Amino acid sequence: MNCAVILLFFLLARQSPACAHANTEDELLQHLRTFLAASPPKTTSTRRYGRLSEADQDTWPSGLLIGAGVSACQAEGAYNLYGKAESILDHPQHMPGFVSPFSTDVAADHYHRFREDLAFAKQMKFTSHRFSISWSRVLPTGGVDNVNQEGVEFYTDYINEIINNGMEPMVTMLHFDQPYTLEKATGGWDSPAMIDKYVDYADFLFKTFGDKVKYWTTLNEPNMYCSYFRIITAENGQVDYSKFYQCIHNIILAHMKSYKLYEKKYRPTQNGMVGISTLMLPPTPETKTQEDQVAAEVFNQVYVGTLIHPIVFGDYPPVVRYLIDKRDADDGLGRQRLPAFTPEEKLILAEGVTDFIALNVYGGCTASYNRNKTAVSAAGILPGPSVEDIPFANINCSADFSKIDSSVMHNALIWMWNEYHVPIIISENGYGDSKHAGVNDAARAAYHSANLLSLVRTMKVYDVKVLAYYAWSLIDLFEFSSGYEGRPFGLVHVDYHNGSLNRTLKDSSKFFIRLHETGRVPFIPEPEPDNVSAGNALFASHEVLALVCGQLLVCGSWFQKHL
Ligand SMILES: *[C@@H]1O[C@H](CO)[C@@H](O)[C@H](O)[C@H]1NC(C)=O
Ligand SMILES: *[C@@H]1O[C@H](CO)[C@@H](O)[C@H](O)[C@H]1NC(C)=O
Ligand SMILES: *[C@@H]1O[C@H](CO)[C@@H](O)[C@H](O)[C@H]1NC(C)=O
Ligand SMILES: *[C@@H]1O[C@H](CO)[C@@H](O)[C@H](O)[C@H]1NC(C)=O
Ligand SMILES: CC(=O)N[C@H]1CO[C@H](CO)[C@@H](O)[C@@H]1O
Repeated sequence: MNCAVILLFFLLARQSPACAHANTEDELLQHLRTFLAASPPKTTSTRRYGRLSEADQDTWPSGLLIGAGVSACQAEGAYNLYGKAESILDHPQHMPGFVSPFSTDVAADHYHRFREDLAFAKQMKFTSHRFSISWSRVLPTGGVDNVNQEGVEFYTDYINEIINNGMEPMVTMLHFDQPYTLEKATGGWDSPAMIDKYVDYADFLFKTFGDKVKYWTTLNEPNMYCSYFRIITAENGQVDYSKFYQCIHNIILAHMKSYKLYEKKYRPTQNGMVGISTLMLPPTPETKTQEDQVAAEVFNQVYVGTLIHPIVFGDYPPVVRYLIDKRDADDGLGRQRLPAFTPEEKLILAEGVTDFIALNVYGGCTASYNRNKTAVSAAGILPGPSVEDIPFANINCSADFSKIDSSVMHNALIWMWNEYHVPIIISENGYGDSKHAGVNDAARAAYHSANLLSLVRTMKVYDVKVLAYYAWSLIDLFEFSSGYEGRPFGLVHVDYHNGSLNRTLKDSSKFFIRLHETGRVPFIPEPEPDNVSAGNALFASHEVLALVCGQLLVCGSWFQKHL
């Protein structure tokens, strides 16, 4: 089966009058334009050069960190060893009767092999390493009253090993895997009870590891987490998507409080930076018409702005407030799905509560404006439920992780920089090998070459401030949408097939070594398509997801509805 490319096409999601009157349509467009214009004005990047000189266009900017990433729940394994408790991802896999086809109990066994893995990072001449701390390994029940000293020692060794290999540690404080007992006790991110628990955890991490860690990302991809990930971890058959904005809201407040805590209590002595990560799916307007540009801009505001706008400007984007409230009113919901910040919260947020924005960027989308509003919804897993709030926009995202398109990186950087003017970290960017080329991954080298050339040129020509670039991923990992062998992203091959989990550096590592040796981004052409072995794509994303949570009631009903 070859379903590597899933095209997600979003049309009208709910029943509205079949024939909306043309005037109403124009009125909507008018309103959208007005509310978009009510946002703080975008900065326009100053083009420093008409054209970069041949010599300058691919030289590596001084100070730009480079590395690769892993996350605890996708790499570590040792899920119940050395004092670690179950996370919300571990728990469903051990429910009675559930046979997990892709158990993460062992994963890549990174827990036992991290020294070997970090040695590969050093071999590729990386200057930084991104990883996540497992909350349930250091604080098994979530609270600071129950510290697992063995977990603290593990991450102390881990961070020392990064530094001893000449790299700068970049920590993601929560990458989808909060402790299960905490989730049960609080109701998870749908509930405000999580906020102070998270801030205590953040305080604990800053205090324990902050003398050596200078880059902190509070949460990974809340916009993805609050939609799609709760399918995997829901155990009672219920995912309440009307709580999507509540989930984002609580996360924003937890981030804000952690940021302010760091600023007051730790920054004077530790002098690090605190940011948050977002997934971005840069949309290209399908045509040059104003309507399609509105559709693309509104999608960015709903998908990225809902999370980032408040922590830069102090509140949700005006167009998001307008759209969500309007739909709630149209539906007669009687409550606001998009919560309101208090005046005190707005004041704190408006001071700007992030030092950088960490951007996970893989592929792009196309956006067009749909005047007719009569088509059927096929809301899918990429942009999640928020696209149902923009039925007038057709958002078509490719989930092909092996497509090389350098305009995606350029578009993402330009939009983020012009919109927020906050330093950017590319926290994830990677090539998912659905063709199973294994270690002979010429196409992966071409992918990173195209993206890094685009990044370096965009930084220079448009004066965009980027602090670091992390390839996803250092080693082949458990991937949420494709298991272990569906389309691995690693720069280091892990032999899941033989079960030995033996590591082998892939060919693409030479690209990173050459980059270091020459101080320039090597240009690697995309290999001829017919030269790449057309291995059998094992699974399409949604099929794997269906397997991962196959026996949980929720998945059955969700997949029937959405895929
Ligand atoms: C809208 O519907 C009309 C009539 O059904 C059709 O002619 C037109 O092509 C549609 N426009 C779009 C943008 O789909
Ligand atoms: C989505 O975009 C792809 C190209 O990336 C195109 O082939 C496909 O027809 C589009 N789907 C829709 C429904 O417009
Ligand atoms: C894995 O590596 C070990 C140590 O190098 C070696 O002894 C073993 O044969 C390897 N196993 C496989 C299946 O390659
Ligand atoms: C095609 O594959 C052969 C052998 O695998 C290799 O030597 C050659 O460099 C490849 N060509 C391209 C353009 O990647
Ligand atoms: C790296 C390695 O040893 N791979 C082997 C895994 O097993 C298959 C056959 O089962 C061999 O062909 C590979 O060489």
